Amino acid sequence: MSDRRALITGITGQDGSYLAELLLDEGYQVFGMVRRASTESSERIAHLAGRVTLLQADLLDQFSLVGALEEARPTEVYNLAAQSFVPTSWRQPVLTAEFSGVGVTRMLEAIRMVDPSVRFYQASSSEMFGKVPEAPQNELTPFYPRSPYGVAKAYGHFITVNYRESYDLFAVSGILFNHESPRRGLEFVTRKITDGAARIKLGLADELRLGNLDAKRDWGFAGDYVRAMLMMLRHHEPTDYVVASGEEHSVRDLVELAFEHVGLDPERHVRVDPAFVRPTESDRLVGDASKARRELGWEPRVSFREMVEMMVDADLARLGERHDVTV
Ligand code: NAP
Ligand code: G4F
Repeated sequence: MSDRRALITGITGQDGSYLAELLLDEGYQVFGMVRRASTESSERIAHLAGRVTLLQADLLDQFSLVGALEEARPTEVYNLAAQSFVPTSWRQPVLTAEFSGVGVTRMLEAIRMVDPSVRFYQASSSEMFGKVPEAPQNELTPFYPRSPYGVAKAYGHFITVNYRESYDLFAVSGILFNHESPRRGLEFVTRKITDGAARIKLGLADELRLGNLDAKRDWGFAGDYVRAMLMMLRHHEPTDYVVASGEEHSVRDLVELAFEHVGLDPERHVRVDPAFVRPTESDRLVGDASKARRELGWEPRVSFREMVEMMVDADLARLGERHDVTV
């Protein structure tokens, strides 16, 4: 049996599912923290049933975290659980702060109590940069978050840095820029667009309503980004890293690429709906991952175009028809 044992919070999420696959491939014993729900939420990890051990706990409940650590006895903890959808953070700002901010402190306290030798990964976010003074952003760019989610993540980021410095924990933050996949939630813009393009192509819908088409993001493939998490915990020194592709694209670019892939004209189907425009926006997020490339040897493998096409094809397949798309 492997002496590498990992506990993943948020294992039922997009990143949790890819990270669990990667760690199993690397020979880890994988434990996943799940919160109680009245319906099953483990669709993304159904194919890993029997290979991962699920433990019930919640970032809102300190004792449950201690219990999960005592049961799993991990050598590494990946804290991916969060309220991760930015618009929801304006509707539920306090809950977002509890999950995505203070929840990090609860986990760090549980680690101090149960086993301070655990290596800890915190899922920080480019959303912390918000209103940016420079582009691209790196580890030294100041934070000016533009959403309650970004503010909560900035707290989670700095408490991780502080516990590393206060208690000498091996605690690191990955400042990850947007990363996507066919497992992305349907409410995020990439998936909303690829699902929308596929639906329109299949005659299941005629229109796609979006918010700000001018926002720019640095989009990568989730499978590439979870590799960086593992590399950070294997590195000899605990320090924080930006993980990004370094390429920026607007939401409009993404729409054009997805619709082009299915041979449709977006002008005929895409409408701007103010309901999806945010009170404040992070207009331009693009990352400089040269530290991760230099110190960890991390490189993304899937391009923006490949990722968008992969997502459109997966949505076409899921929606019931395989299209041999030629444009
Ligand atoms: P996701 O798909 O939304 O998954 C979030 C996970 O957190 C789910 O497993 C969810 O469980 C769990 N969770 C939420 N609240 C919880 C609680 N109170 N207790 C226990 N579990 C809870 O998010 P993701 O895209 O995989 O992102 C993973 C992490 O990276 C998040 O922290 C996110 O904020 C951060 N991040 C993501 C990106 C990105 O572009 N994807 C970029 C930077 C940072 P349920 O299944 O029960 O809802
Ligand atoms: O896909 P999004 O909702 O992602 P956002 O807000 O950048 O957050 C994601 O990435 C963060 C990393 O920077 C993570 F920390 C976070 O957990 C999450 O994974 O929106 C991307 C952009 C925004 O500028 C938004 O205003 O797309 C714009 N957008 C335009 N129309 C839309 C829509 N976003 C959504 N969700 N829905 C729309 O209809």
